[in-house]
Amino acid sequence: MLIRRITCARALPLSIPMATSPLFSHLKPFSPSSSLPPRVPSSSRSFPFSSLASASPSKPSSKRANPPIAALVEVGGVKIAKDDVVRESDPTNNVPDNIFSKIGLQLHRRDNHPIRILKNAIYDYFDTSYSSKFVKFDDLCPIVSVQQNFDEVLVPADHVSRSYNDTYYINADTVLRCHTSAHQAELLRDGHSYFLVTGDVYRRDSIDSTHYPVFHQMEGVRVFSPDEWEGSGADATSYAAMDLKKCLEGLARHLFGAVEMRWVDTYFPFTNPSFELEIYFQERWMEVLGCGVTEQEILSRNGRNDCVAWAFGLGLERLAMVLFDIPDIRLFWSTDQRFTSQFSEGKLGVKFKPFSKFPPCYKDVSFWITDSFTENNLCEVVRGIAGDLAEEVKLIDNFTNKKGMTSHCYRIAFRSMERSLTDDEINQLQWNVREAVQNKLHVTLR
Ligand code: FA5
Ligand code: MG
Repeated sequence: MLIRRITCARALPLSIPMATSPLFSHLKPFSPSSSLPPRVPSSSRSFPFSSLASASPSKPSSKRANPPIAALVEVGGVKIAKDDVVRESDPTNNVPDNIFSKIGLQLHRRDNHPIRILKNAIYDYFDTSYSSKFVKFDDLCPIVSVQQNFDEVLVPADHVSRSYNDTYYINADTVLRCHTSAHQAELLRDGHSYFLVTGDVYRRDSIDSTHYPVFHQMEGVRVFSPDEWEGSGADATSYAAMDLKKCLEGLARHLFGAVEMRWVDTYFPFTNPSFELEIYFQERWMEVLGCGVTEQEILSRNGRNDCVAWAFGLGLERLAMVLFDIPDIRLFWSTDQRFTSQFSEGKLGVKFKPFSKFPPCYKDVSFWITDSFTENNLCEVVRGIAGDLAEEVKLIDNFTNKKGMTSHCYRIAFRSMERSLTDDEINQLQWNVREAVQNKLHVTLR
């Protein structure tokens, strides 16, 4: 019931000025996002040898890695109970506790949080460059219909991003939005021609320093009427594409000054042409946003037949990592005062000073996979047990034997951003991971 009420809630603009291997690596499954070679091939990322990277540990004493979870949260004035979102016995639901615990936290609205500081800096850019024409939304409920999240932005019925492997489903018709593009169509229907939507988005994804299952995006949409491009000498699509790139390059200059970046052609179902912007950070290219010229069908379905539009979706954590020199995406969730005290409103140039340098601890787990095994499912299991102590999950060995059985070996890096982990604690986590991998994923441990 509650869900129905939430998803029907209409988008209201805020009265005061005040987010790869992606969905949309989803959108081009299993192909690299870039036609250009990375500066450092991912295969060359090295893992230091650790004597702790061992086979089956003996079962140590129990300890919880995840904090307790509130039973009720409030988003945009709407109360959401845990039972509305997490239903273990329902096969159409795949939302775990640790994801529910992030709903309503809205880092983009938290005082002095780097995501909010960044959001406000982007608002400043748009207010200045477009005479405050962009209407801002930052409190739209993240629980949306499948129709909003996928159908209305033309994601094909058989697209991989719709799978239970990639998206958190509350039931067969309702999801935790996996991108802020879920709100595009409704806002266009409401007559908005310039808008920004900031919100938390949710994806089943890999585990590493630039991927997290909950992150923040900012969507931007600008609609042009014919008088704006007619007379420019360019056709509508080229005009919008040029304007889009100019706008986002200006934004990058506003935020970073000089930074090494490049445009990469890509594919999204809702834009054509489509691009991604990558920034060189921590010795590799990091994808920070997707964008393009809106598919005409989206405009015509929503009452904008004669218009052309551009749209973008920024990954706010990734941009904030570059802006503040934050090395790991998990840090954004830290409430450790040594993290939170380093940032304050309006201060963009401040570089994050690491307050702990505890070494990671590596543990390997090997098993024979089944046909239904996926890496995202493994990552869900690992996060469910280790929470934010899981820093990276990486396939380090993969072979098929003569009987046709395939073995995978994953190396899990455990590390706390805030404290030193004990051997006991890590052994317990690894033990629990091994048990859960076997019981939940039905693989055979080696
Ligand atoms: C999208 O989500 C599109 N909706 C963006 C878009 C909007 C394109 C409008 C065109 C028009 P993508 O899946 O690439 O695209 O995600 C956008 C950005 O979100 C990425 O560039 C990246 O910065 C960030 N991102 C994606 N997955 C994660 C993740 N697991 N953790 C942190 N950031 C992520
Ligand atoms: Mg992408």
